[in-house]
Amino acid sequence: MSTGAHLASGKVREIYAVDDDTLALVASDRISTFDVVLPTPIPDKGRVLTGLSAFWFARTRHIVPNHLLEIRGDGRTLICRRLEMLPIECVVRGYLAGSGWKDYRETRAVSGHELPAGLAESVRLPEPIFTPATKASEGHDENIDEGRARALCGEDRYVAAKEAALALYRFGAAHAEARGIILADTKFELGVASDGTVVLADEALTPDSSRFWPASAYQAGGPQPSFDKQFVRDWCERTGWNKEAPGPQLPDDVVAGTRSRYVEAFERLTEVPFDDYVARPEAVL
Ligand code: PZK
Repeated sequence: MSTGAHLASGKVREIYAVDDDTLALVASDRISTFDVVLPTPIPDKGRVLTGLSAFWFARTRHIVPNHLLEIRGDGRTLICRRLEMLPIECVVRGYLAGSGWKDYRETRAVSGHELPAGLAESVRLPEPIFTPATKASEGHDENIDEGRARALCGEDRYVAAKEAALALYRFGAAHAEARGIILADTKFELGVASDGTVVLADEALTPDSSRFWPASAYQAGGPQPSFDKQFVRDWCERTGWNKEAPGPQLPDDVVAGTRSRYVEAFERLTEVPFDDYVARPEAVL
């Protein structure tokens, strides 16, 4: 089977059309920080993210069906069912961070969820909340309230997507927490199959689609270190880079330290040695 025609590029991934019903999602080793893709790749990052997605797809089929058909031998390509994608990002937040924290500070609400007064940055929320966002083709997604998200998707699809996203987050967060990783928030993309079923697509519960925090360092009241990208961020801050493209080239020790963190997240979550995955990607399924 060939990979087919190139359809679209994300910051760090590519989509190809295999045939009318089938896509190939290919994850590169590129890394972005402060919204800029850096010139230096992190070896195996694409494999780590692909393997983690495949792991979660295999373990969450009982919650919602997903688009995964097959994982390629390269460990960085997922062969997927082609769907009609829903026009919203399905974000779930268990902790108050990122745009959730920003919106809360300004309005005491996030996507229409009114939260208690006086919450600190990075605090665990009483319950995970569904905070849908628009899909911006450029710049940042914008959090939208339930009414707007419902109108964009249609009632039945909206309810199915929301319930699936909340259940997936609860499953992933509990699994990660037991292995020392806090899944602060995450973004899912869902689509609709030809029979009308709502299906999980894209990547799922990876460090590129989520905030992973080391549980050992967690302390509410300020920003938390990122499990995977903190070495890169800290090093970029120390260089005095203005955070506009092009970003700086990373030194070897920052590359190696960052690769180790991705591999560590993979091994903690999947309990599969990364070398076993490279030898046989189906090991995560
Ligand atoms: C689809 N994206 C996001 C953009 C990427 C990913 N199963 C599917 N059916 C139809 N469309 C998509 C999917 C999936 N997944 C996902 N855009 C379209 C995207 C750029 C690169 F890797």
